[in-house]
Amino acid sequence: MIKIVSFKICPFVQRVTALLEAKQLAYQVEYISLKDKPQWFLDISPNGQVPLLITEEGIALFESEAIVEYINEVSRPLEDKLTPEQKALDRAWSYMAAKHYLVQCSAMRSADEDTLCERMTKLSKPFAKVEAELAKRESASGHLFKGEQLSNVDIAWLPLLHRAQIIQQHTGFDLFANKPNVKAWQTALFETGLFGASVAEDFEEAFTGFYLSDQTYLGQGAKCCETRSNSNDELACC
Ligand SMILES: N[C@@H](CCC(=O)N[C@@H](CS)C(=O)NCC(=O)O)C(=O)O
Repeated sequence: MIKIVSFKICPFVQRVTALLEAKQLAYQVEYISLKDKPQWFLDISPNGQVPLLITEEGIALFESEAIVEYINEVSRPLEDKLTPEQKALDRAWSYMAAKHYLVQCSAMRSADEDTLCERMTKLSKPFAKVEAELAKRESASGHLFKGEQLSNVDIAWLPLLHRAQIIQQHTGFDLFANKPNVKAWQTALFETGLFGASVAEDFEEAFTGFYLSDQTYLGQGAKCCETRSNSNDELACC
């Protein structure tokens, strides 16, 4: 069976596990500490980062983008008969998401209001772009990126949408308050069950313990949600 080397709250890992779950492929997960990386991991991970996917033949693959491509090559595609143009567009929309994983992580770790607002403003930009794209689509049925059909674009944005949902549930901070199409997309993705299926059972505890601790502004209650709402169309809370 393939193995994923993971760190519980890593969004790059979640993109990979969400794809495996969506395709119903069997896999094992081994969690490691990133503060104290085991030697066996350093020996097989050229960049010292998770995720790794270790194939059944024992080959360690690294870089989530490459791992996602590998999974798509060795398994049935989520969507049949995509044109080369459509595949290129899907990769581009997926790249926009992955490039903002660390932006979201650093925003959530902000220690004060100004830093949170500055980082959340940066994070809101790709969501404004995807909101405009989704508005053009006006799918009659289904609110996933392509309507009813789950695609690689959904999988790439899933870690961002999942984390935004947890932040909202715990703090009231709603990054998508002025983005009804992204909101509907988030709900539709949540309803696939992939948010929960792609993470460990105690993910939410680990996630909130790190991002909503008393060391973060969000963890302290994010008062900017009350004071600055309605002042900025781009960003609901800051
Ligand atoms: N470009 C990498 C980024 C992965 C990444 O940043 N992983 C983080 C955890 S979320 C990590 O392993 N950090 C440890 C380190 O950089 O030493 C990928 O797409 O796989």
